[in-house]
Amino acid sequence: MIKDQFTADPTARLFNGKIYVYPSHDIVPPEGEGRAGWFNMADYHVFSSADLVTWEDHGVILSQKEVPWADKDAYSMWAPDAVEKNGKYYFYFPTRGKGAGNGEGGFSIGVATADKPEGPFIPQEEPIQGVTGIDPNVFIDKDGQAYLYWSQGKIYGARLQGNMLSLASDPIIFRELPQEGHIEGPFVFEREGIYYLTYPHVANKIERLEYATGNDPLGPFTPQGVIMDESDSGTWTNHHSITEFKDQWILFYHDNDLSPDFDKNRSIKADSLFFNKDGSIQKVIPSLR
Ligand code: FUB
Repeated sequence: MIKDQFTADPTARLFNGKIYVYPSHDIVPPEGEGRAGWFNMADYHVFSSADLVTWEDHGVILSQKEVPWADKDAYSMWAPDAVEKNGKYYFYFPTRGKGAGNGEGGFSIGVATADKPEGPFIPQEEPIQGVTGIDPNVFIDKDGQAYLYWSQGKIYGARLQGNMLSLASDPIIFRELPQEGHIEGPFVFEREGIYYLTYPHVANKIERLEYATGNDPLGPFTPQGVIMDESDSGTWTNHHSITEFKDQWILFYHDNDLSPDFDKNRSIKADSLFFNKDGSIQKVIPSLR
């Protein structure tokens, strides 16, 4: 889909009749910067398409240097999300705060706002209070209530205030999801009254995409099965989003087919996704290898 730069963790959203994809931007940083051999991301681009064939790169919408609370040298602008509410666009991103160091952990989740899906996005002065972790995902239910999900070893969720900038309830942990094997990257959507909580999970050695269903955005959820098996390209991660475009549900995900020797330089892909009559999801087999 995008071949002039490495992209990962794609969140696809339908805004104004077009698909906007907000991915992470994998890079190899200048010598002596970032963390060698690890994920390195300094900024975010957004891409849009009216037909899923021709894509426009709108350029950098937010960089680590612009976030007041961030460690500006951490190269840790990991998996983001973006939603629209009342004509305003909210971009959620995890990164390390000042003094968090360059090891594991130390992530908070920030919000940047814009009047258009392609920005410019203006970051808030502080990250969301009461949240530590990565992989933010926001779901807005039919009644307008918004929920924030994220991961930190386990998957968490909470209601958001109407301002979309702070929590309105204490976080809960979804303990009904698999407790064995790493789990992260929540993505929640609703279809025909069923709430789907989907997530990458290491059931074997590397991540595959799985899902659970429930009757409420905060669960409880029942694990149902696998959406996509582990990648043949060997990347340890997968990270996805699911959206409907022109009456077709689509799974956006990533692998490292374009960087077979280094699995921290990933590329996003998309494939059609189909439901059975009972709402279960048919397994998606990547069409491009
Ligand atoms: O892109 C960095 C991390 O890798 C994401 O936060 C995870 O979901 C995994 O894709």
